[in-house]
Amino acid sequence: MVDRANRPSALNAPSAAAPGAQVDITGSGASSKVTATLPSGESVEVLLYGATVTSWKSNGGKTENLWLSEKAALDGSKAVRGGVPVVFPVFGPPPKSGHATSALPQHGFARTSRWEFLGKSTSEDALDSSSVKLDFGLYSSGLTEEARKAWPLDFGLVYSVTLSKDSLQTVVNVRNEGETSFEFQFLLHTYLKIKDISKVAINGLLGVEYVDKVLNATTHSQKDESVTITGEVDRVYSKIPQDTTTVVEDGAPRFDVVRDNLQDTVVWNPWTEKAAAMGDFSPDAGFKEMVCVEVGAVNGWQKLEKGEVFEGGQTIKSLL
Ligand code: TA6
Repeated sequence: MVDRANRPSALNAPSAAAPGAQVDITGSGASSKVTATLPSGESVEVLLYGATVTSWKSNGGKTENLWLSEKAALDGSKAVRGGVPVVFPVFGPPPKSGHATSALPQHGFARTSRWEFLGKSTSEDALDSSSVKLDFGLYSSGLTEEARKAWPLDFGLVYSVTLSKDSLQTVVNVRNEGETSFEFQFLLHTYLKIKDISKVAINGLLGVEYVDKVLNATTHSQKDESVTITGEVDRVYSKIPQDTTTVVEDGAPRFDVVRDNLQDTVVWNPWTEKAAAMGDFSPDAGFKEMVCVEVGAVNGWQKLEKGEVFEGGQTIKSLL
């Protein structure tokens, strides 16, 4: 029992009534979803399928920051078209043969696996109800037989999603639980919601080398301060010197995407033809209201020896 002299005064004692974040689990099976809402109204929704963030609202809950296709599969039947799919252990189509990931589907198995919800933690100080962290886990034992057969390496992923008033942080911790080393790629395939792609500029990549997948995967250097999008764009920028990529809309900064221990960023917009060709991309004209800014470690491979850990992620700041 704290004696009187040391008991915090009533003014400082965290008020038991200070409301923390509300965390609910709804749905069942592959459609299970965790929703966290701050007392000030901001919210995040995470599908256990793929640990896919499907919604992030800032501005008291009034501003949706992520684009989600109207035909996105939210029943666990396929990777979610929108939000923040988690790409692991390979980005894009795997190496054709002779690589541990060769038998995996494009973008690996993380985004199409059933993750576990490990729980929530709010800020230590009960008075600071301005953030909540949700943890999700995926382990070798949680893979489908098919995925396990295709990549029979022992691993553990813990994915933390932290909602604050004006930002969303998503960080993965990868651990090699096996006896042999393995190598992997990781990327957060973030679909940012914007109003009009013709008024968007992506800054912070000046002088950075990129592979242009629209131009036969040839290598180029970013000559202009801004990347603008007037057609299909699919570029992998690597070894980016500074950690922030800014999405500017109509002349005003809209998002800062800050990389943490990740050196690469993919900029993607499918434009008319590719959007129409994806059955789960809807509406077809939806490419005008989204841009993917995808932070990752995809230039080469990250190698983990037995027991080693890799941690990396992003903080997206809504600047509206
Ligand atoms: O990140 C860009 C990209 O690799 C594009 O090449 C395109 O394939 C996109 O990902 C979507 O891939 P998905 O497998 O989700 O259809």
